[in-house]
Amino acid sequence: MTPSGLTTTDVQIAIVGAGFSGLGAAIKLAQNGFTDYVVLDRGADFGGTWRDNTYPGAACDVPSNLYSYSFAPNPAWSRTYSHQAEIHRYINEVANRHDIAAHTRFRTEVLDARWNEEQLQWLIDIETDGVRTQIRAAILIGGVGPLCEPNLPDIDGIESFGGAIVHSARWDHDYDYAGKRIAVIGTGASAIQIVPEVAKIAGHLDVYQRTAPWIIPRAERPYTTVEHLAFRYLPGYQKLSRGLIYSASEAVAFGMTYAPAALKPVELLCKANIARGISDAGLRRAVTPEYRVGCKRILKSNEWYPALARDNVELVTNPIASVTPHGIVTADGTEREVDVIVVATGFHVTDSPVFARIVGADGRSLAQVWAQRGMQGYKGSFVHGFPNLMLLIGPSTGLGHTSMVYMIESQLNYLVSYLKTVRAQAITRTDVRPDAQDAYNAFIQQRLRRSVWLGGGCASWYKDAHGNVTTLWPGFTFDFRRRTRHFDSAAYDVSRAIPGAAPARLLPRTDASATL
Ligand code: N01
Repeated sequence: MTPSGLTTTDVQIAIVGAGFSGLGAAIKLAQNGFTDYVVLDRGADFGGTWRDNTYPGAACDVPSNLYSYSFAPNPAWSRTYSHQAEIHRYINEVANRHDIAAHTRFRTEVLDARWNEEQLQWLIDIETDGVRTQIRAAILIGGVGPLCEPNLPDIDGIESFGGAIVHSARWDHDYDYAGKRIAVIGTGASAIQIVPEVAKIAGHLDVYQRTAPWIIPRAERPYTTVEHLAFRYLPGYQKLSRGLIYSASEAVAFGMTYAPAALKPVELLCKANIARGISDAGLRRAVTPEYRVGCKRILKSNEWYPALARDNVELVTNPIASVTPHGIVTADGTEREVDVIVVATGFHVTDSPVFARIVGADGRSLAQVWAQRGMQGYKGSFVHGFPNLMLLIGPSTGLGHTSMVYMIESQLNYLVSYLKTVRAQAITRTDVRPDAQDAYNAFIQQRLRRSVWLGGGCASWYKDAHGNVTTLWPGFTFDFRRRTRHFDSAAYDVSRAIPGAAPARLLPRTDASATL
């Protein structure tokens, strides 16, 4: 029990999040003999963003043969780019194969995670089905993902709207959209998948575009029976397919990071996509971006432009001024009445509310530390002042060109190497040294100087409030893989247990009264 009466459970390692990163961490822990761990997730099953984003048309814009764990290839992918339900199913199948549910508490929200310097533990207050308890863990792994907290647009009068408001990541499946007047705000990766589907059933659809995205065609098709047989029975065939997709994608990383002008052919491809989908010259102009391709995420769709050209769809480029009880008013004074507003307005990435719940050694939260300096860390994994906390998909690990699962697996290598070091050397406390973190971030910002994300002339969620790009890994992903191969203890301040004090456990249990 805690002094405040909460039931306490002690574990070596607590993982927050049961999506691709948290689940991957659990599997790697189990495979490497770290069996005393718990996974905490507020949802009802595995999948993270692939469980939560159920909007019509939800699919991955990275081919499935690459957007999957390297250690769990799936020969049954139905098509080149999988839809949400299939990815969600895949993640749960992998979790079942490794029996991770036995270590997982679903419907469990982390309310507060606080480093305790005397106990050398994270004290994690959680709530499961309305019941508050506490977990004490020697090591905390954050696998919450950057795209988990919906960003609701702050538009004048939006709270007065009398109809339904639905965020793309919290789709309302009970609402009957058929025949309704629908507004979609946003033209990002989510909106371009939603609009073609919703347009098919809407009475009328207004699409509010603030910034036109660059969109290339998607080479999408079902896999043939022969391919399925080859994936299953021809050794190395699926791996080869994965390797080819990976290599082609890395070429884009070169242009984005070092030579934006080299991306010109991509722009031409996007313009051809516009020409193929839209015949009206005015509409073509309206959807042609005015910034460099790659500055925002390059999107993929064969259906977006034809959807905008439909008779029941209007693209609205006049800025939104306000929302009234009945509709949306644009800056030119026009009010368009609607029954439902779909906000496909993205996520709190650099200002996630989760950051306020993680409190480090000096009593400041990640939110407070990062509000001052921007989102910074070391190898996307550790943050000075937050001992024994490893973040997955932390600062400067995001990508605009290939599979995040590759980055996650690089971090999992680092995690395993870190834990093995901790176990072998009876380490009780690790904190990345401030000079190592500063040098790492100076290197990241130096790398970004010529990048399209800074010089491409756009605003994007890749940048934080200080205008710095703190979300993306600049460069080739194999470079990140190389840098995270081994835990480099020299970059850390470490404390060790007193000799002879149970080195195999990171900490002895102090209260085993509750079971997981
Ligand atoms: O969100 P976004 P998303 N008034 O932030 C607009 C991943 N993802 O959910 O561009 C009017 O990209 C905003 O306009 P602007 C992927 O990493 C992956 O679509 O800022 N408009 C923009 O158009 C992606 O990058 C898949 O001017 C407002 C849109 O809303 C990330 O998720 C699929 C506004 C937000 O776009 C986020 O994508 C889906 C306002 N007040 C998502 N506020 C895959 O296929 C915002 N906007 C893997």
